[in-house]
Amino acid sequence: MIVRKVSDIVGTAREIVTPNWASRRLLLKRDGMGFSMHETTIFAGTETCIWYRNHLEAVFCVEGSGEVEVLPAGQVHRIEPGVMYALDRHDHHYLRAHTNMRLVCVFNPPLTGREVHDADGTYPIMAEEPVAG
Ligand code: 9YT
Repeated sequence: MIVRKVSDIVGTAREIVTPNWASRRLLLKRDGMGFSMHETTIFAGTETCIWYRNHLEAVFCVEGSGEVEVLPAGQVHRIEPGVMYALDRHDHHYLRAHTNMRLVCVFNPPLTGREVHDADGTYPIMAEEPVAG
């Protein structure tokens, strides 16, 4: 059995911090589960353009609020605790956080943890003025 605690991951190689988000990798490919699991905080006031061309991802919000806009059509879905969205079509999207948003994300195939942002399909766009939250 694998047991891990987010607070034990902070500050280790299993944590990545970017200008728009920080992610703690609870499970990665090398853990052998067939999916990866991440606890990701999206920072308040940020907008991130994301396109996981090679992965399917499901995201469950446990804290905070924001929205996801699906491209190119532009449907906007509100994100709040209890909401799950699944990128079942490798959907290109904008992720916006109104407050700090804490998300639990799973990927199939699993991330190795070595993906860099562009290869990962993640392109950060800095908000001009992040809001507190
Ligand atoms: C919101 C989101 O896509 N989180 C995924 C986790 C993150 N890209 C990571 O751990 O690399």
